Parts: sequence; structure tokens; C-alpha cells
Amino acid sequence: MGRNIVQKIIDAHYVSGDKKPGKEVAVRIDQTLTQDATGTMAYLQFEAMGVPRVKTEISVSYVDHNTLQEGFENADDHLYLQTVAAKHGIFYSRAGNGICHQVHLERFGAPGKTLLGSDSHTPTGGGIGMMAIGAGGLDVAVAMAGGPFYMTCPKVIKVNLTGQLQPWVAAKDVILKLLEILTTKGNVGCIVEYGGEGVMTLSVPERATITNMGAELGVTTSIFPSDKVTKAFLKAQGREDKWVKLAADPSAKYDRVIDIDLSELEPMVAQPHSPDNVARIRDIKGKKVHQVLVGSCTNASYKDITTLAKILDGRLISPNVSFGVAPGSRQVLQMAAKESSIATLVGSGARILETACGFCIGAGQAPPSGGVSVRTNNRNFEGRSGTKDAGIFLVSVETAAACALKGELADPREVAAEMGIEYPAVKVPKKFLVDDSMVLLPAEDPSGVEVRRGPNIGKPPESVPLPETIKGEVSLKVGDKITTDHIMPAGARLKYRSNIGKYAEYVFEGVDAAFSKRALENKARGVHNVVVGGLSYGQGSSREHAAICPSHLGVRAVITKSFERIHSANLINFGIVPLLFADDSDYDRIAQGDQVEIPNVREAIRKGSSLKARNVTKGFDFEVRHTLTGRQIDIILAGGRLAYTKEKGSF
Ligand code: MIC
Ligand code: SF4
Repeated sequence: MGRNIVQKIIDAHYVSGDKKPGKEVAVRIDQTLTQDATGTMAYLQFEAMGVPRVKTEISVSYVDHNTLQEGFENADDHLYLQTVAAKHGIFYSRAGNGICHQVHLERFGAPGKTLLGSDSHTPTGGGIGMMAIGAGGLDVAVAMAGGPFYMTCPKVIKVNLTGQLQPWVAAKDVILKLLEILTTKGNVGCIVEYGGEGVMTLSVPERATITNMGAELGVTTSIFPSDKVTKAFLKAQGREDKWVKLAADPSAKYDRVIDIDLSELEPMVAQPHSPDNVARIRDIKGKKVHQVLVGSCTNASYKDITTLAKILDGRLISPNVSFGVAPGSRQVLQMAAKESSIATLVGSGARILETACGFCIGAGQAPPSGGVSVRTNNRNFEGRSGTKDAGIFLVSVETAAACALKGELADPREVAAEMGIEYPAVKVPKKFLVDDSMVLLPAEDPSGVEVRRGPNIGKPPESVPLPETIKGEVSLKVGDKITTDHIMPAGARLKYRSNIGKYAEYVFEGVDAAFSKRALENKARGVHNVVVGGLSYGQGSSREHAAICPSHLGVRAVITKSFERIHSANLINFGIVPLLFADDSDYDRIAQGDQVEIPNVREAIRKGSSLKARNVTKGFDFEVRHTLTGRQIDIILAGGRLAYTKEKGSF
């Protein structure tokens, strides 16, 4: 039987497990990436495994998130990351070299390979034909130590592309359209595979924009074929030798097929506060805009920045708009500087921002109160920008340029017609400027490297085995679509990533600032904390701190209507039981502050998927269930994956 691309890559990397959709399968990981905000914890855990040198083909440690360096913390982290990388065989991409996903695509990614990254937008690599998956830092540490990655064998959704994008319609509009169709919920355990004759009309950076924001669908990853477009991109990066052809067999089967005619798409926008709150920009045009920001791992490629400069060439942005541009990598910045795109953008009123995540993670550029901010990144969760009541609108570079010129939400096709702007059909260059001097190679003699641990570098989290009975309190009840930004805020708090005790003070800060203190008090009294949530709990980032810090506060179980993939894996890795309501209506019968009990939880988890819980305050029993595999049960019982690995002596 013909195989699709996903099946081919899984077959080539198969280690163990069942290759039936929905079952657990383990795959070998060829490459890993980390970034600085998740990296310190990942390497502390890697060190705890006692493996001297990484066992992957390539592992890269990027510094791109925490580059503001307010205080000593981030600089401490960077020194630790640099030295630990040198010692253990890891490439180190210095601050200034660019956003991990952009740089990895340019300089390291290779079709047909598997990539595991401690960042949810690792699927960007799918643009070049990699099976690139985001995971928690501990899973990445295990992969670096030579362990496989355990995943749910996916259902594969084919997105069949036909036609060609019209001028002023961009790759971003393709993924926004798909978000409108599939939404951010209900896609756990699926992989999106692109196919159809429309694929060859899209360049690698455009494909990467689409796979990048596929993360917002909640799928495991997204992947494009590797074809002559991929080959030309790799050649232009001086890496043609990494190319292999990758295509689905003509008779390949899919679990679902979605057709998108590129010719029919229009400029789209994701409105506040969710990436799937999608509309056509022309339907909401005219709203006054205060800020326009172009950048992030979604839309800051050479093509993006050059397109932006060509649209704005000789034109001044609206006086009511603050306009920032952050090129995605040093390569993009260097080329844009050489070709005068940067001068053009400065001339149009742009503030050139650091080549880093910056505004996307709320590190700087918070909009004004109640402001409207138009951005080219991938997430617009409430408060993530640093201003709780601001509204973030996610768009393509073309639409962002139109909004900056008009000072209001605007359709780029109309603005172009009004101002006489010709569509700049920017092509991927035949040759990129290649300069890897900001990537440091691992030390040849690791024994000469001393790992630097400043005061910000803490310890890997402690494991506490699951108790016989969970007996505690619902110390927080939240609603649907709780993101990891709600659970563990980034922005101004990002600098505490290497210090669990301190960072834990901010768990659920924007939802209920008193939670952390309340939970710690419960823990001190021997009362277990239980969090109750609604649908799609744990959307968004891969940050394992959204599990580590609650675990530090004594959270032992989270009961919800549904979980998102990476977060649920992180909860298991740190010994918190992810439980589902057997009957969703029980969610309404539980209130914050209720005393709850799950008797003999260790035994019950081992015995079957259904568990009896009791609301002691209200005096009723309710059923919860788990979907843990045998391996995950052992991890939970041990109190987390580090403890389990030690106990078992293997991964
Ligand atoms: C994000 O976009 O939310 C982040 C910041 O890149 C996170 C990682 C983190 O929290 O460090 C992600 O996407 O995984
Ligand atoms: Fe950085 Fe934003 Fe991309 Fe996350 S989504 S890696 S914060 S640019």
C-alpha cells in the first residue's frame, strides 16, 4: 500500500510501539534544538542524566528569547548555555544570530530528518520536509541523551493545495484559512501533510510560515514534501548536499483531506484573543491601529523583510502608528542591510528591533491601554503582549504594511490600488549570504570546559512520587482554552526560567494572582492542590515550566474536559496526573475551594482508565478517566520522568 510522507518518516525512524493511529510509537530523533527560555532547564536535566556527549546527529542551543537582559539573570543563563553546549557536543547559536526556527531552517534543517525542539514552533522545519516536533525540555534532553521520542501515532490530514496565491495574498493567509477550518481545538494526535499541485508555487519560507503557525492548530506537526523548490533553497544556502526527495506515494491514504484553492484566498486576520478567531480583513477594515509589528519566527524571512521594504519604499507610515521591524535572523538582517531594505524601512518610520523573539513573547513593545496592535506573529492570547486590554490582530506582512500606511485595519489590495503600489513578487535569492560565525562549535576537548553556573542557575526539579490517595482542594477552577501563557506567564517574568522557586510565584498570575500563595499554604498543610479546567487546557507553548512550577506548588492532578498534547506530556513528565471528566457536566458541579479526594489513586491508575473521585464538600462521587499508556503510568507513579529514568536505568 502506498505511504504518505509522515508514514515514510516514521518507518525510517521507528524504534518501538504500535504504528496504528492513536497508539504510542517511539521514534529516533536526528536533531534537537533548544532556546534559552526552555534551554537551561533542558540542559540541567540532560546533565542529571550523566551522558557526556549528545547522541544526536546535530543539537543546537539558540539564544533568542531572553535577550533584553534586565538584571543579571539572562546573562547568567547565556553563559551557562554556552559552556554546557561546548562541553556536551552542542552547537551554540549566540544572541544576535536569530530566532531558533528561522536559523534552523536556514542552516541546519534537512528533509527526511526528525527534529525535536523545546519550543512549540519547531514544526517550522516542516517547511523543508522535516518531521519537526515541539516538546518539553525534558523530552528534548532525553533525545539528546539518545532516548527515543514517544508520540501518539498520528492521524494524517492531507491539505490539498491547488491554484496559486493572488498578488497581496500570502502564505499567512493560507494558514489563517486553515485555522478558520480546523480551529485551535480538537486536532490533538494529528499531523497535517501538504500536497497537491499548489505546493510547488510556494517557496520554502512561505511553506515554513504555514508549518510554523500549524502549531496553533494543536496538531503534532505539519510537513511539506521535499521537491525542487526545497532543493533550490538548500542550494542557495550552500547546503544542497542535504537534499533528498520526499513525496507521498500516489496511492497514499489519509484520514481526512481538506482542499484549499490558493487562487481563491483573500487577505485574512486572526482577531483577539485567539489565532482561530479568523475573518477577512476587508470585513473588519477601518478600525484605528496604534501599533504595527513585523517579525517573529512566523514572518521575518528575507522574503518577508524585502517585501515589506519594497511596499513601503518612499512612503511614510501613519502618524498614529508605532512601527517595529525585527528581522528573523542575522542572515536576513545582513542581507537586508546590504540591499538597503533596512535603510528603506527606517526611512518609512520603522523602529528596527533586535533579531530575536522580542515583542512576540511580550519582551518589549507592549501596546497602549486598549490599543490595537497589528502583528505578523502567530499568537494573540490575551495579555501576551504585555497589555491586558490590548487587542492583537495577526496578519501577513503585506497586510501589516497596508495597516501601517493607513493607520487602520486595511486590505492591502485596496491600499495598493489607492496608493499605486505594484505588488513586489520577491523571489528567494539564488544565493543567501552565508556567515555562520555566530554559531560556536562544541569544544574538541570537553575536559577543559568549565560549566559556568551563576546565581540564576538553579537545580533540576525534584520528583515526588504520587501519593496513595489524592486528598486536597480545588485550589483553582478555570474555563476553556487556558493557554500555557495563562498558567506560566512569560514577558516580564521570563527571566526567572532557571529559578523554579521564584518563577513559581507567578503561576496563573494573570488569572488569579493569589493562586501561588494559596497553593503553597495548602502544600505546607499537606493538602494536595487540584486544578479544574475546561476544553483544550494547556494550549500554546511548550514551556514545561507550566508543569514544573505547579508541581513545585504541590499540584498533583489537573481535571479537565480535554488537554493539548505538549502540555499533557509535560504534566506527566513532572508527576502531575492529567485526568478527564468522564461526564463533562460534572465540571459545573465543582467549585473552586471544594475539597476533593481520589482514593487509592496509585492502584486505580494501574488497574484501569476509570477512577472514582469524590467531591467531599458537596457530598457526591464523580468519575474521571485517564488516557495514560503503561509507560506513562510508571512515570506518574515514580513522580516524573527523571525519577522514572533513574529507577529503570533506561528511557
Ligand atoms: C512561545 O512562543 O510561546 C514561546 C515563548 O516560544 C514558547 C516557549 C517558551 O515558553 O519558552 C513556545 O512556543 O514553546
Ligand atoms: Fe519566539 Fe514568538 Fe516564535 Fe515563540 S512564537 S519562538 S516567542 S518568535
